[in-house]
Amino acid sequence: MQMTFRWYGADDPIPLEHIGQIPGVTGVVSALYDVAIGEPWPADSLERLASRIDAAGLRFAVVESIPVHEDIKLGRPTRDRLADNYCESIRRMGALGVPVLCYNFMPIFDWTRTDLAMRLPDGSTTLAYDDAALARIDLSHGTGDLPGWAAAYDGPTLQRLLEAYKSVNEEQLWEHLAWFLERVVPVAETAGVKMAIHPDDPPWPIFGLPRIITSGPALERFVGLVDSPANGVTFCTGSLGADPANDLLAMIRSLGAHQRINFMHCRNVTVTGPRVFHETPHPTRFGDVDMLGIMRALRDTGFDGPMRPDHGRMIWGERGRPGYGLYDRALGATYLQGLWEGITSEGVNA
Ligand SMILES: [Mn+2]
Repeated sequence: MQMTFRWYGADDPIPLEHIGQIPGVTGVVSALYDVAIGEPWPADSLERLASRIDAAGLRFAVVESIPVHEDIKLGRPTRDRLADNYCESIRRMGALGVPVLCYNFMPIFDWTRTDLAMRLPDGSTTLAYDDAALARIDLSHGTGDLPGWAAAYDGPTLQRLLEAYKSVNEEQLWEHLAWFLERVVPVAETAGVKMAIHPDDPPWPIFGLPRIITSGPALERFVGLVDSPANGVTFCTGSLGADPANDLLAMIRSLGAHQRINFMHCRNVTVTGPRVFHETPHPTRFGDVDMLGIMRALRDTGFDGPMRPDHGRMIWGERGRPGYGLYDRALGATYLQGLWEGITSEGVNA
């Protein structure tokens, strides 16, 4: 297991040097944030990013993420050119020795919350989701009312996209995903890159849009679309854990038995109602995710890939990017390593 930490590049208020000071963190998870979606990533920008990470004494362990253009998810004719561009980006990260690519296949929206600063009893703030609150959000003027999506889409653009997805049901989205994987996975394999799809967060349809990477059966179907170690998953305990029907330990044992967990996101959540949850500190007792059980299941399946603490709360007065402050994620990184050290130590009978 390699402990890693997400870094948002030059615009991240957290300096790489601070990440390097977190005990045991050796890898950085990052991306290029100034490339238009669908364009190939420039080799020189990627090289600059990698050398900055190297200079801080860290390794560029995971690209998270290269966004998949909506036209690919919609199955539009432009997808051929877009998939070629995607393959080019994969070749370039592979040439630099970055071994894992995290991406997702969620229509229009990435991770979605209805409150980015819900106050917990200890005074910290955390990310929260309530399906009823989501249903009240008016998208007719664009994404301005959706927390964290202020300037993403104006009204007309968003309405056109939502309209386009009306003709894409779940099965068609699966077909479009299979088409994409058949083109990119062989390229990833040759480039020495393991792909790792991130589950949909939250793991159910939102705004009437299909979401398919949501459950154990869905992940099994996914890895069967293209049978290759380069076609794996980012196992995000917080995303999948938001649905109490998901048996996370069984899912890890099954996917891990075939070496298809290529990246771990560890985060805890508390589910307080049907499709209502908020994020909590990483340790097991603060939420509904059995983090110790997760680590044992990973150890038992021989997991040796990168892991990162996923979102953290805002604590100690920190102001930062929601979910991506330094302090709580650093506590998560050391906690996770403590669990790992305990269960992999000689003489411990777990
Ligand atoms: Mn995640």
